[in-house]
Amino acid sequence: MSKIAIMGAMPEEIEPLLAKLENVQECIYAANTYYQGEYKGKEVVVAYSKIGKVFATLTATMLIEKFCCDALLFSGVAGAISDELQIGDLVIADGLCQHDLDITAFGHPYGYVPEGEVCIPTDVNLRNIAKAVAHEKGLKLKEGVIATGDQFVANPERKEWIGQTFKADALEMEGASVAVVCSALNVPFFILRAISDSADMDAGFDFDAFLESSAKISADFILEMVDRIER
Ligand code: 4EZ
Repeated sequence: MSKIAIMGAMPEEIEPLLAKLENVQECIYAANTYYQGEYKGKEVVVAYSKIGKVFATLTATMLIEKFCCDALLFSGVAGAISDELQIGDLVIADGLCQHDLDITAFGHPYGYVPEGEVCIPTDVNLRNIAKAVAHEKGLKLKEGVIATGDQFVANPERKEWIGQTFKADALEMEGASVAVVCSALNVPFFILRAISDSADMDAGFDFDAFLESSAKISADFILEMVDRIER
């Protein structure tokens, strides 16, 4: 019997999920609250990690090792790099990289450390489920690289650099951490984001204005996927 982890970074990113769970049991572990419950008869564990790579690594690890989840879905918001992405649009990662990882002084490419990989791919089966949901609901869904780093990007030059260096379409602060943990532990994972801003001068303002609405777009889509995952 499978158990699905659904993770966000901020309370706003998981609130629309919690609102639809049944038989919820709260449990505090490793200084974080985990919500164990059911969605349409399927067992899920929901948690927000707090912002950034370190907290996201901790939460993803706990969801797998402590709560025994055997798939992990991330739901949240992101800054757009691609100009095909507007506020509220959905993007799924085919791969994730760390844009702030830099040992280029030793001749390595950006985002690479020995025994790691620049871009970690997400589970193909989960991506296909997402495409089926998008098709059925008539929703636009972009697939591309998502770049992760411990920075809220609100700078057109930095955004451009990340886009060119990693061929990335969107950026955020947790996805690659989930990718590192799940690929190391052989757990299928999936990263979905709805755009909240364009990572440029207006990013802070747009983020505050669209966090809630975009987080809900992402969360609603994730629950459609949960409904379709074979147990
Ligand atoms: C991080 N998340 C933002 C957290 C911002 C403010 C209190 C997503 C995100 C993002 N990350 C949305 N837009 C972003 C941007 N422009 N740069 C980085 O995952 C917390």
